[in-house]
Amino acid sequence: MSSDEICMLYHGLLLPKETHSTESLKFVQEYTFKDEDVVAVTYPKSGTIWMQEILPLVLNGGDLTPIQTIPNWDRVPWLEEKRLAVVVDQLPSPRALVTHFPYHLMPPSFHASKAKVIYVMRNPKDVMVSSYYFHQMAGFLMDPGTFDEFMAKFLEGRVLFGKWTDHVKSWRHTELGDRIMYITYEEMVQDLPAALRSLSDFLGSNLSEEVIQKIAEHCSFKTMKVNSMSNFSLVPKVLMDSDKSPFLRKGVVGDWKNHFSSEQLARFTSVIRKEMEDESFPLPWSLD
Ligand code: PPS
Repeated sequence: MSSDEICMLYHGLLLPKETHSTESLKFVQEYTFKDEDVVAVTYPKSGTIWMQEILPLVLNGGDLTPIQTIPNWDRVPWLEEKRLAVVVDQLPSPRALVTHFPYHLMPPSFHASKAKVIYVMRNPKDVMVSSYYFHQMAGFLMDPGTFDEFMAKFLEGRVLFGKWTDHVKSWRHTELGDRIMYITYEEMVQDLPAALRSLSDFLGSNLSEEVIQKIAEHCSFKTMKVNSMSNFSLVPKVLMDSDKSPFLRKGVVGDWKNHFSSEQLARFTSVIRKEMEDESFPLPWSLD
């Protein structure tokens, strides 16, 4: 299949047709955000399904029912995807959503609301590695080609949702004030209970230490990997083939070191560094 058959272009961004349509993108623009909505924003492969596991539990005080009975894509739907229109009326309040949208594509009602945002960022080298394997297992995406070819596409932004640098920058320059919280995938890997405490404070959930520990256990990589409501095993193999690469693949920090040659590292770093040179926000990892 050609890339035109696999992807659509939306405001210059590539989106997979399997999960997005003209109707779903129109639906988002007409979607009415409520003040109590919570949306986790990620560039793809930065911790989206992890937030789909965490958010319902932080918002409901640790009741495991949603993560044990509802597939992740219906439990905390993607704002831009086709499923939102199907499940929107069944979402409990406060509603939790995820999106890969850059800031400027958020619908008008988002800006008019007080909905809270959690922006999850991940080291772009690990993002690229994760995405490379995802393209191998996802039958609805383009073949990634060689690792080197995929790196070129990633750096040029010829990948789903465009350039990593554009995405992170767009969400750093917002008018959201204290409506937005930034967290990194790396912080979550390093100390999930601490990340959950920050999320609980931000969302006003007031969770006890016992509940924090319970949520951390149920949102660990190991537990999610065997949760059929979260590991995409319900999806037909033709669309997601875990024999090629599981969706919950490694769940670690720094897997890029097993993939980048020194030349690739130099090239990658130089492009990202240049595009981030005017940015001053702290990164929990070196760009080198
Ligand atoms: S997607 O396709 O954009 O929705 O992908 P996304 O969920 O953002 O990212 C997938 C990567 O997140 C890892 N993941 C986790 N890591 C650690 N702990 C937990 N609980 C966890 N849940 C998901 C997943 O394994 C993918 O990373 P890689 O590096 O490929 O393992």
